[in-house]
Amino acid sequence: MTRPSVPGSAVISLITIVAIVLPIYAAEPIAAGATNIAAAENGGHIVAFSSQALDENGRVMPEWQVTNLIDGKHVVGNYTPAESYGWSSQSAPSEENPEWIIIGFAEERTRLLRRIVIDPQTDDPSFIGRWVRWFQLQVSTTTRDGPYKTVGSFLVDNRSVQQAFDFMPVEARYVRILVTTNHGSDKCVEMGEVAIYEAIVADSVIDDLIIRLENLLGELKRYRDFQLYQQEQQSLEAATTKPEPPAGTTGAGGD
Ligand SMILES: [Ca+2]
Repeated sequence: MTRPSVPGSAVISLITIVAIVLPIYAAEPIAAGATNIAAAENGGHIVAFSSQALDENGRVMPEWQVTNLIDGKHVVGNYTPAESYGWSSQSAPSEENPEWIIIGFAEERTRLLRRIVIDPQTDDPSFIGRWVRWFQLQVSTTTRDGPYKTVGSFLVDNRSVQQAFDFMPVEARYVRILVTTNHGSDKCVEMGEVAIYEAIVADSVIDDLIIRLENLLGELKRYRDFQLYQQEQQSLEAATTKPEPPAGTTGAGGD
C-alpha cells in the first residue's frame, strides 16, 4: 500500500489559507460598519469612568456629565445642544493619573471592532486647551475590570472636526478610553462624543475560508485514519509472523 500524499496537500492547504488570510488582514480592506455601537440609542452605555465635572456643591452638572459622550449630540460651530456640552473630567489627566471611560455594548455582547471616532469639540473653545489630546484605546473580552490590552495610542488634533482612528480588528466586550493628555489646560479634559464601529468582513471571504478549512479538516482526518490503519497492520503482522523454519526442512506446498 502506497503512502497517500495527504500530509503534503494538508500543509499546502494551510499555506494557501495563510496566504489568503494574511493579505486580507494586512492590506486593510476590512470595512467599518455604519452603525455606531457606542451610541446610547444603539445599546451602548458607560459602565464606569474616572470622574465627571462637579459644581461647587459637589453635584454633577448634567451639561458636562459623562453620558453626553454617547448621546449623539454634537457641538457644531456656535451651536451647542441644550444640557449637552460634552464630557468634562474633574481634573486634568496625566500619564500617572489618566482620566478614563469604559464603554459596553448592547446586551454586554462582545464585538469585533475596527474604528473609533472622537469628536473633541465641546462648549468650551479649543484655545483654552481642555480638549482631549492623547488617548489609549484598550479592550477587555471578559469583565469591565479587565484584564485590558492596549490596541493603540492615538493623537486627537485640537480642531473642531470628528477624527476617525482605524486599527486591526479586535474583539471587545468593554472598551476603555484612557486619556493621558489634553491640549495644555491644568483644569480638566473634555470630549464631545465617542463613536465606535465594528469590522465588516465580506460574506464571500468568510464562506471561502469555511470551505477551505472544512476541506483541510477532512484531509487531516483521512491522514489520521491512514496512520491508525498502518499501525493496526503492523501490529497484526508482528502477531502473525511465524519464525523462520529450521534449515533443511521444507514448508508447505513443495510442488
Ligand atoms: Ca455628545
